[in-house]
This record gives sequence, C-alpha cells and structure tokens, in this order.
Amino acid sequence: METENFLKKDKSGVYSKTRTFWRKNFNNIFSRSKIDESFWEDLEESLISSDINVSITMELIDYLRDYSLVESINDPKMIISLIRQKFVSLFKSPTIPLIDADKKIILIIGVNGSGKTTTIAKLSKYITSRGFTLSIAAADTFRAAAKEQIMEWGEKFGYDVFSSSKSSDPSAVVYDAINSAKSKGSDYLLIDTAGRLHTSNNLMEEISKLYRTIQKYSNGYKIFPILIMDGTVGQNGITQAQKFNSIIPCNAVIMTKMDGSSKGGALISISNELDLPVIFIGVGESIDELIEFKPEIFVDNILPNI
Ligand SMILES: Nc1nc2c(ncn2[C@@H]2O[C@H](COP(=O)(O)OP(=O)(O)OP(=O)(O)O)[C@@H](O)[C@H]2O)c(=O)[nH]1
Ligand SMILES: [Mg+2]
Repeated sequence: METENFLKKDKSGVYSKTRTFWRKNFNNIFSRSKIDESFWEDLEESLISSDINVSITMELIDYLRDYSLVESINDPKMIISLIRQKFVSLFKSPTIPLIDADKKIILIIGVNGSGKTTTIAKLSKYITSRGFTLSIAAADTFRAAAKEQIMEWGEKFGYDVFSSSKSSDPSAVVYDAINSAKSKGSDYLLIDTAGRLHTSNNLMEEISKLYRTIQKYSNGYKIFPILIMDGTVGQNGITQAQKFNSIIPCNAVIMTKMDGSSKGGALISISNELDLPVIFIGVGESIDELIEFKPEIFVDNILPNI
C-alpha cells in the first residue's frame, strides 16, 4: 500500500493495461519525423480516444501548437515533456490530508456497485496500519447483505463495526454511530452508505439528510466525504459525479477497478472537471489493493518513453 510498494508493484503492472493502451496509441505519433497537420489531428484523436475530454484536449492542442510555433519545434518528441507537465497540472491537489491530527468522519458515497464497501475495508486497513483507531458505521440499511459484508470484514480484521437492527433510517444509524465512536475515542469513523443513482430524487434526498445529520452532530470530528467512482465507467461517470458533489461537497475521489480499465485519461478529466483530487485508486478486490494516487507517477507511466 505504500508508495514504494506501489512503485515496485507498478513495474509488474498496476498501470500496465493503461500503459500498453497509451503507448500503442501514442508511440507511433511521437516517433514521427516532423510536426505537421496530420500529427496534430492524430494527437487530438488519440487523446480523445484515451478518455481525455474534448475541452481539455482542445485546450492542450492549442497550447502545444502555439508553443511549437513560437519555439520553432518540429520534432514530436520535444513536446512530450510539455504534455507531461500539463497533465500533472490538470490534477487537483488535496487541500486537506486524509490523515493528520484531526479526527475525521469519512463519508463514503457513490452509485451502486462502484466499490464503496470494499474501499471502506481497504481504507480501514490503511488507517489502522498507521496507528489510528477507527469505527465503521454500516449505514447501508437498504440491503441486509451490505451490513453482513461489512461485518465480515470487521470480524476478519478486527474493526469495530456499528450497525443497528432497529433502524432502517441511515441518519439514525449514523447519529448513534457518531456517539458510539466518540465514546470509544475512535480517531476515525467511516460511514458506508447505500449505492444510489444520481437521478433518484428520493435517495439523493436521503443522502442529503444524512449529510445534514453528520454536520449537526459531528461532535468534534471533521467531515471528509469521499466519492467512489468506478474506473471502468470512466468519463461517462462525470454527470453522476457532479450531481453527488453538488449535494455533498466532497473532499476527494477514489477511483476503483483501475485494474480493469485501460484508458486512464478519465482520471485526468474527472479530477479536473470536478475540481477534486484523486487520492487513491483501487486495483483489485482484496484488502491490500488500494494505492495512493500520485499524478506524476501515473503520468510518467502512461506517456511514451521515447
Ligand atoms: N477488480 C476490482 N474489483 C473491485 C474493486 N473494488 C471493488 N471491486 C468489486 O466490485 C464489486 C462491488 O463492490 P462493493 O464494494 O460491494 O460496491 P458498493 O459500491 O459497496 O456496492 P453497493 O453497496 O451495492 O452500491 C465487488 O465485486 C468488489 O469486489 C477494485 O478496485 N478492483
Ligand atoms: Mg456497499
């Protein structure tokens, strides 16, 4: 889970799918002998097909065109480093760290099946392995299986899971969970919520109410909402993400299932469009398969190495 492990692991493949896709897509373009009109057209097409959105692509191409004109650059390889800088700058940086001296309530939200419950288990390990104590609130009262899923992880890894057999109102569960976490002195409270579609008004109202409850009774905890997004959905998830973020202003995004996604450009587009940092990526189903996301490392891994 550490950055060093990630670097080691990456050699064997965290970004290998994405890298293979990007290099296949871009190597041919950047190994050309000159910059001409077809170079710009092919570059534009390849960026868009790699899930970089149209407005970012257009802006980037304009910038690169101007730069190569002014600096009289005619070798495609010479602009790779500019793209690198630009890509890295498009990622938003975290304003508040997930882990610091402040106790936090981490509210996990997102659409159905995006990986919320699995990510809670992974984050729990990440946080406790750094010496912090935590409680988990099983506030997905929609599905009985969700509670069981999180209780199983809790039992297996010794996390304190708070759930309620009485209440089907997630706000009530969370209210009790905050008090319980507070009385136990937990440093973190992670809240699992039911998946929902951004178009479901009732369920969006329910999560909004849950958020208001947390704000009202946060009891000394800082609130750190995280949006969980499925990496295989890529850029198509942007509209739903915007809706979630408008109802609950999030601190960060975690992109899951990056092991099954090859385009990768969506990470750049989403971070930029939502104005949110991507702080972790999920790269598998097991508890260790969560990686701190570092834009520089990601970008270095996908751009051609010519
Ligand atoms: N390959 C892969 N699978 C993942 C990853 N994260 C989650 N999954 C799988 O995605 C599926 C859904 O994960 P959950 O954690 O249950 O998703 P959820 O968002 O809690 O789902 P709901 O509560 O139903 O909305 C499960 O089969 C997970 O094992 C990941 O990073 N990589
Ligand atoms: Mg779940």
